[in-house]
Amino acid sequence: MKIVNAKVIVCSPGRNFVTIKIETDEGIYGLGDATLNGRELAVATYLEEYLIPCVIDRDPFDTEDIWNYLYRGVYWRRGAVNMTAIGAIDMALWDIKGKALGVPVYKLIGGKSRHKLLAYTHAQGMDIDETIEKVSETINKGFKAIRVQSGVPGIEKIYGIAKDGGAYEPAIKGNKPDEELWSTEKYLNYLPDLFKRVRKEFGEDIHLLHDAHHRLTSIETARLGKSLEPYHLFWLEDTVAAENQQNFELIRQHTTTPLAVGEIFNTIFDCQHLITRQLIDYIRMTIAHGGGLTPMLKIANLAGLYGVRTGCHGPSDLSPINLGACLHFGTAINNFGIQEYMGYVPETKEVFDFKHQFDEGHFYPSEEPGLGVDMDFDKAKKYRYERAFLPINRLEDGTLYHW
Ligand code: KDG
Ligand code: MG
Repeated sequence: MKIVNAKVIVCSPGRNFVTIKIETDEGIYGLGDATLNGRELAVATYLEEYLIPCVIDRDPFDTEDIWNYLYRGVYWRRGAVNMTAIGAIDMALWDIKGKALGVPVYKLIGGKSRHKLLAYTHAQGMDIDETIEKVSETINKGFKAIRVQSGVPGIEKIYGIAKDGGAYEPAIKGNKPDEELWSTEKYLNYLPDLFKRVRKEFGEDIHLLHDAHHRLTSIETARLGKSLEPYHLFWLEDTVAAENQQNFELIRQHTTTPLAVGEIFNTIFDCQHLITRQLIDYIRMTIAHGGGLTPMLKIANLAGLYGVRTGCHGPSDLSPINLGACLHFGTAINNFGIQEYMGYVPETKEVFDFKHQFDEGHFYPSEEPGLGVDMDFDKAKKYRYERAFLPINRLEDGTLYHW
């Protein structure tokens, strides 16, 4: 089998998505998600100009060699744009392999390690009362694990909270990023009360998660982790700026709240210290941004040796193709922890045909050959790309901060 053509589809059914379609001489095609929120066209151009020419005429079954060719062939290595592009190609190749052999991808990468996958979704409100209402609605939908975020008094716009109470979408269309303001003190003083209320209202049976979105220092995380210990979080996510893996050593000495990190990582070299020193409990790298299934399987294997489980990033700003790949990955590996699932708006569902089943807070992987996600290319044409930026964040005195 030979790759004869590949194209990049940029569309915006509800939000911007970049997809690669790789075609073979046997008429089988594979799909890969190449969406990097806020920098979509950088990946699309990179694929078209540099990576697609390198895979034409290659045998799509040679995923290990093709991955190494693209990774080492760059010379400069790593980086979100590069690794997302490589990840999309790798994902599409596994889709082709599954379709060519008539099996779901999980059967090619380890088989079935479990029959259902625990998923978490988001519940958020402008204040504690509204958040409690949203958590209650989410529990009624059958979710067993919920990421809880709340507005903080005195901070006008905050990560994770949509002002109109609808779905949260941080990327805003326009010429420049939107600006938000942040106060760590206001946040730290408020957050324990939120989780105290949530536990009081809903008891211990529901898994609770929280995302600090990289805004704390190590010592502030230690304080937060300690203050949340009575509420037994499933995980506390992305507390510190994650470029510095040493940050976690101090945190780990002070709190037993489980830690998750990794949605902005793109290679094993971003987390090998965190894993091998057992400084985290969950690795959140996802298939698209982590360079595809080929490296992510190796990362999961390393993590498994050190008791670290997976919790793949799966927001609605990655396409259903990435979620499909995450579900095959999560089905096959031994150390699956949980899968993020925000759901998709109707326009996204109109374009992407997602064949995996969801029921009572769990995913059931599709038996469809390949990744189990197809795309309607004609419908995609209806939804034109428009540039959107993720926000930036400033402290109250104007200092540029982490978003
Ligand atoms: O595009 C940025 C989002 O993917 C990110 O803000 C979502 O932190 C996130 C999460 O945990 O889903
Ligand atoms: Mg996050």
